[in-house]
Amino acid sequence: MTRRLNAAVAQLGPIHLADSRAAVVRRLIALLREAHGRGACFVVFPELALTTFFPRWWMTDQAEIDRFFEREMPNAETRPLFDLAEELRVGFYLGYAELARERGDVGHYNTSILVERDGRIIGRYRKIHLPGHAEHLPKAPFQHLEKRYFDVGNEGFRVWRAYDAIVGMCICNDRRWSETYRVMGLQGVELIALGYNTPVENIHHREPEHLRMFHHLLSLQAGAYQNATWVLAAAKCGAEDGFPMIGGSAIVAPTGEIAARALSEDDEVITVDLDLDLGDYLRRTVFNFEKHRRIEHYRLITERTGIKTEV
Ligand code: CDV
Repeated sequence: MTRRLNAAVAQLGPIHLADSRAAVVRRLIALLREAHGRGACFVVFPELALTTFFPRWWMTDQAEIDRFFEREMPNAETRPLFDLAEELRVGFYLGYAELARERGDVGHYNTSILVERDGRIIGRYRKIHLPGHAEHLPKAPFQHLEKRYFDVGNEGFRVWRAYDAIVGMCICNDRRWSETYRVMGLQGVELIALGYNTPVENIHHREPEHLRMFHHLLSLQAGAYQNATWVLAAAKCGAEDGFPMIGGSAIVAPTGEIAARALSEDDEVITVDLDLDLGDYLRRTVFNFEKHRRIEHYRLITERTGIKTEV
């Protein structure tokens, strides 16, 4: 008998600077209810799902920056979402900015969590591939200050047993890096959940707008196929305070095919009844890692970060 998981991606439309956490959580609750109504027992919400995408704003006052961070999870504002998830027996992935006090240090992370159907947090991922810049770019139309506001994630790419599957997490820019998927692929991942906030405009280099969606889907589809895993990707999209971000939330099958895709740039739920065994034939054949990988030729991947041509 095949293992199945009815899963949803809950895309969010814009969250503006003036929007309160409570208002956002009401939207998340409405999306969770809709997903449950369609039979889903796992929902993927976006990256930094509780606030606007604040790295677009230059800030120097740490207290002002810290307003966007959560000191505990759940907290008073997000508690209703956890309570509803437990009541409806729906698990979820949620992205948010985490302020962590650990061993006397303060860390700022772009974080996601996995919540089981009983409302317990069972997994945490801290974003590793932080994009953007740390310095102020006054000539740019907006900033992308993830390298200023966040520390690099310090917990690796892990997988968890959840929802009767082997589940991994990553966040936004991580999806563009083949290493992200392969490290989880080597742990037998069957489903990767990810959230993203992708501006329509590339502030570092002028490029045709359609390429943003193409590269987004290309990355998801290649990562899914080459590691025989489902990929569930949730956007926060539309224009936040006038700054547009792409939609295109998608559920991608282990074959690399798009099984469902959001059509709007607003709050929207898409669902697929996942066949968790669909990737098995790929893992046995073309992507049988044990049989075909040649790690003796992959040394540079972990020893060298940037390009160095020696010929
Ligand atoms: N939030 C992100 O990580 N955004 C990046 C942008 C900067 C390219 C992304 O990969 O979509």
